[in-house]
Amino acid sequence: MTFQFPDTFLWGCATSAYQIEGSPLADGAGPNVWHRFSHTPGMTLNGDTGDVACDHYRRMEQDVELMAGLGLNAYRFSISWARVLPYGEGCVNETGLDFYDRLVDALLKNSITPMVTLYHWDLPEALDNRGGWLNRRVADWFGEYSRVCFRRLDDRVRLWATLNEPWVVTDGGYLHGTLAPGHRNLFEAPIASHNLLRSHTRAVQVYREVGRHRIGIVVNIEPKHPASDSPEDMAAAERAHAYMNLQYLEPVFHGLYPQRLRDVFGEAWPEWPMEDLESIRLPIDFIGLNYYTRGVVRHDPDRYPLKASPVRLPNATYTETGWEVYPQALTDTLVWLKENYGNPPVYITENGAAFYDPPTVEGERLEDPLRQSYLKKHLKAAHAALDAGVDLRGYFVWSLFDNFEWSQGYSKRFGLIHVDFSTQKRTPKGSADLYQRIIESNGRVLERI
Ligand code: IFM
Repeated sequence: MTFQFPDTFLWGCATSAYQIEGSPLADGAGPNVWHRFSHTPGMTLNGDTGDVACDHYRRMEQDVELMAGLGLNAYRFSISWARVLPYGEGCVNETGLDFYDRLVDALLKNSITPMVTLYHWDLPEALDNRGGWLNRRVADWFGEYSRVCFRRLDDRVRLWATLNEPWVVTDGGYLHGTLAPGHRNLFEAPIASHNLLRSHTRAVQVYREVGRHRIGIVVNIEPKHPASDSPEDMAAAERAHAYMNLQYLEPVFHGLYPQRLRDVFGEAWPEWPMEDLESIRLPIDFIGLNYYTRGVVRHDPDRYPLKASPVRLPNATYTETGWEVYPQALTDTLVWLKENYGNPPVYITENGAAFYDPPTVEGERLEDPLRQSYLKKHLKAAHAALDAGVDLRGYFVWSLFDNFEWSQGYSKRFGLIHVDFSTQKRTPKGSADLYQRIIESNGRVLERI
């Protein structure tokens, strides 16, 4: 078996602003919904917040050196909307924008290609106070913000993603309330989803006016497998698939929502204007795929609103977030994207795992065999998709650092680099060495390990 990846393949790591930067209100930044949510008692584990996180806002230059040391040739990060536009629209905070400008320069100086995500969940609080993703005007606000970012950075940034995981924004933020802004409302979830899509479209339209490179959307896909071949379980898997995997890609690529979403949302599913759907179907340049696991589901009439529950299998391996390690579904998903959406260029924009890491011992390497095994298996699965003709252009490990895992606080460590959150000491784990070797050999070393 050979594991040669294309010469132009991007080997990266991914992060997001609120999860690593810290200093969320520094230098004129406005508060965002995650600042408010994490400072609301009971919303995050141990009351953890992103106030300090990995202190990346103040350690950016050294962090880029760490990336260069790993041999990365790409880095995916997100821009904090409220750093750039403290009120979400209107007056631009040049100091906030300067931070990203310097980051891009530092990356390029180290031959690291930046991929920039415009929205990774940190809506400016000022906009949330005006309805946020529930207000149709959000598409214009997002368009304006995107234009500011494109104008400043597109001369050096060649890869842009509009949204990260819109499904998580609505499922966690508007349906179940586990993520900011913490709403629990069946009627709101489809509206938030639709406005996320309209905003994505608006940003792509603006990009076609002022940008010169490539723009796409990042979705999280989790193939849904029925727990049995009973018609009920099979129907449950179909509903879960429509809800999680088709809800965003179908409108973007085919200009329609899957019919099954009506079964899921019932009377809460609105009739959308045809013009909206026609405009959402706007060509993009790539799909960003975040892949972690598959979902095995069974019919469950008590589970709201999907009537489908996840099933835990007795002989499977699970990560610390309770996700089954199932690399075959990465290959399957990539092939499915190719077959359903016209073989678009794809980047695996996130893949990785949280596992318990033994505490660091001074002078000794921090070993993380489970993460290493996860990465090897998933890279082999990615390569199988290349063999099947998928136009796969890059792979980004989630994540560069252990960081703020949203409502789980700092309890879940996904990093290649361990962070001691009391001292900010960074210690590369065994998986960082492994990834470096994989990058150095452009994948070939996978044949031997
Ligand atoms: O940490 C998150 C990230 O923000 C979005 N994708 C999944 C990761 C792990 O849960």
